Amino acid sequence: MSAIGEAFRAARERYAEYGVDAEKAIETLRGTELSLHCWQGDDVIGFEQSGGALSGGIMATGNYPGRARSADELRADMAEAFSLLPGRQRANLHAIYLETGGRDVGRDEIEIGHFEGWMDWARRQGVALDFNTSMFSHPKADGYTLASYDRGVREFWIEHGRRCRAIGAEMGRRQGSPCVLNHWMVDGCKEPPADRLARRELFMEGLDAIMADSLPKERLLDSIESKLFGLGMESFTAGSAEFCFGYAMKRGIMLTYDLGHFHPTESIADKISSSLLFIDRLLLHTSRGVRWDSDHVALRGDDVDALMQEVVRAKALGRVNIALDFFDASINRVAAWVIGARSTMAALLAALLEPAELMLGYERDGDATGRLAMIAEQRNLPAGAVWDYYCEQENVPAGLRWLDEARRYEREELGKRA
Ligand code: RNT
Ligand code: ZN
Repeated sequence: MSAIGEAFRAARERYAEYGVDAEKAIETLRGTELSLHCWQGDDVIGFEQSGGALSGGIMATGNYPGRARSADELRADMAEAFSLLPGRQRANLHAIYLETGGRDVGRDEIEIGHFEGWMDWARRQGVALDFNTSMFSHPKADGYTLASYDRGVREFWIEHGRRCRAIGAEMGRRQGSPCVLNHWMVDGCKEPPADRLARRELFMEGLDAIMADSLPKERLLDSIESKLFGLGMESFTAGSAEFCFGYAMKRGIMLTYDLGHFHPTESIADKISSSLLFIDRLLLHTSRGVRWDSDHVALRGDDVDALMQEVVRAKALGRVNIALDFFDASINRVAAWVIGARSTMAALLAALLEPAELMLGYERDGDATGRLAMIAEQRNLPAGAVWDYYCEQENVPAGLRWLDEARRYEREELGKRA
């Protein structure tokens, strides 16, 4: 038996002592999809003919060579990342990743046909697609989109949003799995606005216009993403946490929680149980903010671990979609996907391996000491041995061995890109 197999058998025994079934945790993990965001592969630039610089208060820093410059390159890079990940994935696209055959197509003109290449590829890869409206990096997204005082600007973005919903619903229909459509809008300003209410009323009217058509949830799941602030939008963001929570609840859509979108010490983990009392489904964007919403590659840490624990403890894995959202241009971009994806799924596995019954027992008995001792001890349990075994079972490299393959791909593919 391999060292990994032996380590797993020992780990399984250890977990059994705490009443945890490691095989069952693996099965649950295997059944949980992770949506891989295409925008890590090209620093959120996209394939519009008149595509410009990234704006909207987000930023990809670094200039590591090998950025994908075409849909074919990006798809090849994503496929390479998929090949190094255990379990099942989805692919998450933004509207700006359309393919137009060289034509200039406005965001208010996009159609399902511009995503045929992606849909063919996704079918061959055996992954389903998710989608995002792209309401940034555009001359008409100068501070405000749906909340603009300019009616023409508002109508332009409403049309974009409506088209994105139609495209997402068609993807969902063809793939037989609902496409999650994330709505994140930049709207906000640098200095304190005079009339926050007026902006939020416009923002809501715009969203209502986008959502006007009722589309079957088996095809499309809308989700709205709040944000505390963006670069250059420090004083006001229309889509605040309260706005988005209220909107999602009132309209019966999903709510997106991005790990970088709250005050630095504010815990998203604590929001899960409350949110699920009022909202049916959540979309999670894993990311890592370093000092600000810097969109560093997700790594395991207290925030991600606690988030996954709360999802598992609430028995809510069936009510969340897990997606990645970071963009690091300073390292090998394929490796960035792999690191963030593996970290996110390893955090979920650790949560699935939590000695839940024991902890609950202590808590019900009012034994705060036992509960804390268990929290401390849990960190010493061999979740890594279970993770390695899972990778081996899934026929992807365990441990750091995936890096050799990522480096080969970098030499042979990424390295050719000037
Ligand atoms: C921005 C949001 C949003 C974007 C992507 C590109 O702060 O997190 O989700 O990162 O849609
Ligand atoms: Zn996000």
